[in-house]
Amino acid sequence: MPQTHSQSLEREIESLRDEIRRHEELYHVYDNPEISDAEYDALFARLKQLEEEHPELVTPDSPTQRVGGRPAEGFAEYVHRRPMLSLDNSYNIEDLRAFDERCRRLADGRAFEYVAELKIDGLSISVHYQDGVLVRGVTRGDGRVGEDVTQNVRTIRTIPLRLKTGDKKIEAKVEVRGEAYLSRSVFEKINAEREEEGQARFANPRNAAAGTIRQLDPKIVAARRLDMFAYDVITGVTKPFNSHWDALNWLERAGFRVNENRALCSSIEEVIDFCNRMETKRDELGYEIDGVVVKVNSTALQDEFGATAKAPRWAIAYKYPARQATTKVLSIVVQVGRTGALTPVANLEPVQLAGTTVARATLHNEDEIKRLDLRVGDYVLIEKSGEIIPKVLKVVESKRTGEEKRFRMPKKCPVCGGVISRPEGEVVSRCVAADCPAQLKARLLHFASRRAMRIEGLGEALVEQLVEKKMVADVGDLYRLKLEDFAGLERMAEKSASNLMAQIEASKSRDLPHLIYGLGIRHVGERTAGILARHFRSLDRLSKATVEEIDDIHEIGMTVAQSVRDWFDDAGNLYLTERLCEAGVRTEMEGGAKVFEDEAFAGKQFVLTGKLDTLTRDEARALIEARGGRVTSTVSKKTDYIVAGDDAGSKLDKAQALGLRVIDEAALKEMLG
Ligand code: 0OX
Repeated sequence: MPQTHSQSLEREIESLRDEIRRHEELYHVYDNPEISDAEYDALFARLKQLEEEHPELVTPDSPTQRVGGRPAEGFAEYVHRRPMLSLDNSYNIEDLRAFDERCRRLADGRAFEYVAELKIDGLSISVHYQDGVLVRGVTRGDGRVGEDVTQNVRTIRTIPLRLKTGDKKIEAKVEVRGEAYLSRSVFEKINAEREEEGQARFANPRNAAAGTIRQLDPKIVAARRLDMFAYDVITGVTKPFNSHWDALNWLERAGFRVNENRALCSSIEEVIDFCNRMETKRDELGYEIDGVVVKVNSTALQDEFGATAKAPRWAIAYKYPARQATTKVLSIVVQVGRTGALTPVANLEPVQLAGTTVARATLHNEDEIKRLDLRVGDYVLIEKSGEIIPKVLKVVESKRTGEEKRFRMPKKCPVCGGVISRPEGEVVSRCVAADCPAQLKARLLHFASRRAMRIEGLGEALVEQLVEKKMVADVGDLYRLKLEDFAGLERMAEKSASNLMAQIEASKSRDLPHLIYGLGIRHVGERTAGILARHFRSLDRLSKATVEEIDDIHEIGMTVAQSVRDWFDDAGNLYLTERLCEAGVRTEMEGGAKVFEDEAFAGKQFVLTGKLDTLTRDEARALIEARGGRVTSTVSKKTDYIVAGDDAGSKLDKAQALGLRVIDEAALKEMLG
């Protein structure tokens, strides 16, 4: 007898399928997803669960009945000789341990190892060689049928056109699989170009890579510099390798790029350790990863374990927390910074993102809101990477109801009601009121921050009270505060007041670079502050320098020079510097006026990479700069020394490729004497 189902269940299943199909099309055909991978996975998992509970409702056209995406038009279809399977996902350590238990059960007492490697966030491709010569390149497509993108694959420099004849005799037909990806820097460049041409930005490097490999014009592909990390070798009949580890090493010898971050692990604990180490390294890599792939090393065991229709049983992906999510914009507020800059900020319906709850995202400025066509009430795709404040990538237009409200930048400062100016050609609007309390609060917080004068205990709550009660009108007033002034303030016990007084006192002996940075002059960041301090040696000399004198300094341009001059031309600021001197704040560089330059360092460019043993990177930078050297973040032919610590990544590779001088911390210390 046919079973009856509530109509609402059938409706839910059908609408889930429709939604999943729509997202698959957006992802695979248009390279323009509206939701994050994790959100897609959740929809898919829900559908799978419902279908498992009600197998009679499974239809052959359900998205669960297929391995992956579907090929688009424009390229010839190619049926993979062996399906390109995907990976089962795990989102926590317990899942990894459960995978390990399954594997151990299948191995039935035999010892085995795992290989842990990075999960590159790109798109899988397959490259075919006949007698060592590249003959075909195919996208993964839906896992069974892909697209023939041979011409495009030929433009990828990290894919050899001819295999290096190695030590190992391997069959005439060889297939290599790998992940094609775009580095972050190339991705940024492509997006900048697209923006200039009025095209929509790609949401992330993976979409940009997918859009690139499916370009019909190989010249465009060549210009975009795709790369590939190889991760698998497949041959016709024989098993050329006993282990995955051997296969990876062969790939490297054959001329492929294989990711250097890989580990042979004898237990799941070692795998977990690798996953954790790589998560902390994630932001330093020049490309995006979304997790770690764990594979049983022995090819004999891999064969024995076999695969389900979708994924092998001998491998699993350990996914890092998603960095993109969709959520709703509840309101847009405007914040006033220390230079008066107005920054619109979106208040969001809180979402979990990269392991934290996110409730706000910066919108940068008015033009950015226009570019996004963002309205209050919109659903947006947001991204959080590293320590950076989350940003809005795009509006999910399909979720618009018509109730959304356009946003207008206020005509007056939202805090003090002061006049707002937005000079021609600039994107930032500023409150120009000299006495705007929001600006003063932000200036005080910046002055007291760790990277400036480091006055611990001078946090937001206290600054708020000092400004509201008009106890300070500029940062110089901090040095006039007395213990008894704090008596009437909220949450200020006597002990914390005396601690704070001690902190303020101690800040007087902070050095000149930190003081200049702490003044909050527009365009003067930490690096520029250091350069100015080392050049002029005192605040007094800097305050008297002409625009030309400042502009003449190597590495300092006209914008900075003019901004510094403007700052000291302001009577209030000049008065402030005098009062700082009188208060006993150190306004001279240590060692007086003479510029100390060491021949080994003067004019030399250094790049720091990896973790040093005893020095922090900031300390190493300060020591090098104090001797006249320069520290840059990108490796180029102009780099004189690369100082490499533990886990040095792609910068070290690049330095070695360029044949640059690589030294370790001990050698740097020797140079420093
Ligand atoms: C990656 C990646 C993808 C082979 C067996 C199932 C998946 N994105 O970096 N796939 C695989 O392995 C295949 N390895 C990887 N490293």
